[in-house]
Amino acid sequence: MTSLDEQARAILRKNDRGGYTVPTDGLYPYQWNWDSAFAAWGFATFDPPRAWAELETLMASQWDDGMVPHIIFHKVDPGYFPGPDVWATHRSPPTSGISQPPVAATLARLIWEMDTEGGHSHMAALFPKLLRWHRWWHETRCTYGPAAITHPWESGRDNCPDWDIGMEGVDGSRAGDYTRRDTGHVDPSMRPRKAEYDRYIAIVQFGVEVGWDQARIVAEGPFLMADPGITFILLRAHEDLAAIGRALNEDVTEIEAWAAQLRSALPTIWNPALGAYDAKNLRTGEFANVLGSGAFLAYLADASNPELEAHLMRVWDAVTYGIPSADPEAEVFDPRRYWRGPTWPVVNALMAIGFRDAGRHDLDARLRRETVELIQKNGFAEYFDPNDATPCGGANFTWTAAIWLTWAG
Ligand code: 9YW
Repeated sequence: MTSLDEQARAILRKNDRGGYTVPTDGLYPYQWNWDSAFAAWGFATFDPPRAWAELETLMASQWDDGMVPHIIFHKVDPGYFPGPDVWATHRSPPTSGISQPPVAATLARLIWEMDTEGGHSHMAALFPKLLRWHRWWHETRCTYGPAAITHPWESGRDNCPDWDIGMEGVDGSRAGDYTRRDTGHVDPSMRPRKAEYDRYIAIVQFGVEVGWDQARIVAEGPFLMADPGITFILLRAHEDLAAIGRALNEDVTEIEAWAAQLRSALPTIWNPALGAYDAKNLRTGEFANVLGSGAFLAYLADASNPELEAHLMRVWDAVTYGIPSADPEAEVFDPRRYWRGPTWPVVNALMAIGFRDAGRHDLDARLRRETVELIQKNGFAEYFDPNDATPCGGANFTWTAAIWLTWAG
């Protein structure tokens, strides 16, 4: 075992708060939805029971309508804003009121492959919960065809340029006074700007005002955009959930229908002017005209094509390390500001699953080599500058450690 393997395991153990894992100590003191699924995948390499426990804790906070929230506030920590009082969802334990990329079924399937016998009862117990969550996505968020998000945070790619046109329509002045906590933990130049934050908070306040009525949020909320990233993640996850269901001798007709319907909606997020999949403001029908990493998740759902691949190679060749979260040739590109340019090892790992399944071992090998170099040079950072490998955001990050153990290392 190399010392990086040891470090990665130690990070997972250190960020383990008992049944759930925080993304990183300090900056993110709670359980985040997709981070947790990656943590479980990482744990599966050395402690399968702990991997299942992570997913079970996550799904235990599922709402009655099937939604699985993006944050679960197990123990209140004043070091994070916006906390449970701002979200005011009145759940126990408190949670946020939006969801996050549904990677859980895809990663649960991989975990089950690593722990076939021991994992059977866990998988059987998780299946109906995952099914209800996917049904929630289908019924609540896919009413326009592709997967829609009601808050940029729901995408997991918080401040990526994809959401700029949707954010323009949000009135941030109603956010009032508040103290951010993120900029006290990490360099403010790597975090979203204040104007963006005001709007994030204003969207949360709308949710509170309508009592987190998801139908009203979709119909009347200040922000509604189609997210190519979640669309591909969900499509892939539907297919993985159907495979899990078949292995458990469950009826998967409903899941197959969701997948078919979502796949048939893909042409509606193909922007011919851009020559790529693109985010779309569902209030206006307008495309974002932004090439982002969400588009390249098409590989995960077996939905890429030569035109998209030409873009992928262009943006990838324009940097040195990994696939950037925004187009380096676009004016908005900012190589250290969060989702506006940096490369994210966790997103690289997701894309690599797609590359591998598409038989693109050349792309997988290159991405893996570059991600390994980042981690070897500068540790298990949250994300990196794709030009010079500067580590950015939080250190000793759970999902970076997890993808080291499962894929990169
Ligand atoms: C925030 C925990 C989360 C991730 C998101 C990422 C960031 C939280 O951190 O959001 O307060 O900015 O954008 O994808 O789940 O790692």
